[in-house]
Amino acid sequence: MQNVLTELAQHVAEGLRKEPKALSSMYFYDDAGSRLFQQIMALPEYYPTRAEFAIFREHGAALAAALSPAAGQAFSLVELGAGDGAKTKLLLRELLAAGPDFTYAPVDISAGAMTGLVEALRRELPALRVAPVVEDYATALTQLRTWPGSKAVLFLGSNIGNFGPNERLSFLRQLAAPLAPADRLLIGFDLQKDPRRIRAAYDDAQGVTAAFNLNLLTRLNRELGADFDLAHWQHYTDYSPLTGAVRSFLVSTRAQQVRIEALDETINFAAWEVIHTENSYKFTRPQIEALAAEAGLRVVKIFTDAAGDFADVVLAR
Ligand code: AVJ
Repeated sequence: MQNVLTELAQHVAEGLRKEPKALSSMYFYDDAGSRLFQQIMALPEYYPTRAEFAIFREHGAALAAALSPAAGQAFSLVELGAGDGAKTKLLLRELLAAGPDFTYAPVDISAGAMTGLVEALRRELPALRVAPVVEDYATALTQLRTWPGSKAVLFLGSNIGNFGPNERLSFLRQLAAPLAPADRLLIGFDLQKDPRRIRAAYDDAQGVTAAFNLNLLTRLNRELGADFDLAHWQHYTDYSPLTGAVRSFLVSTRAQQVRIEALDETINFAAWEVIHTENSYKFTRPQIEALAAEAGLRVVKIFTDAAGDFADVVLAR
């Protein structure tokens, strides 16, 4: 073994030194975590996926038209955090039917999820050109700059909600920077609504979301030789209608020490101390408009579902 820390080890070392302790939700998505997220999307309480699906079903043709360049021009549909691409398939069908010359470039950090997606697309849409990118967003974004032709960049599923206000703005600016005037961004925002519905979406009755959060500790046990005892950790989440943030935590249910072999460190947790593992921000329309303006983007069109739960926003420079 070399004594160079992996990116995950470095992140954990920094995150568990913070006060309060924090880890990034980006590390939820190992192969087990990606599978758990698939289960979350099917939960009765987890409305965002179905709401966005409804938007794609009802407004698929209009969405495709808003994203496509002028007839006859080649373009790429880049999707950040593609997952299983279920919603995107609706859009891909529209685009294939309209016949423009295009390539679908899904970007995902889970190799397992990507393999599943690419295989499903080969089967279901054999005519589609697919150029998969297994990278984190930041790396994929640098590659975006060299991508030929015009592009539409998709960032769906309210993934934008994972960023805090500052990161959100700098991420959007990063997305905006390589865009030519004809390029488009499509971003999915979960909208503020009944706070009880929002909270329930992140603390489901079957405990799938709890398993998803706790899987992060299983990952650290496996990949960093840690010895988190899952019997003494629990999932906790709250929603504040003031900030629009759902925050998720792993709670240490007793005073305990955790050994992390890869860091050659032992971490102390007090009884009821938490690790903050995720933010899932919910937005209002005025907030979305202000954010776009701050990032130097123009709102081209806003698509919502009939219930007004979710918004897919088309943006341009
Ligand atoms: C994939 C980031 C959109 O924040 O709603 C689901 C992840 N976390 N349940 C979200 C998640 C807990 C999800 N995103």
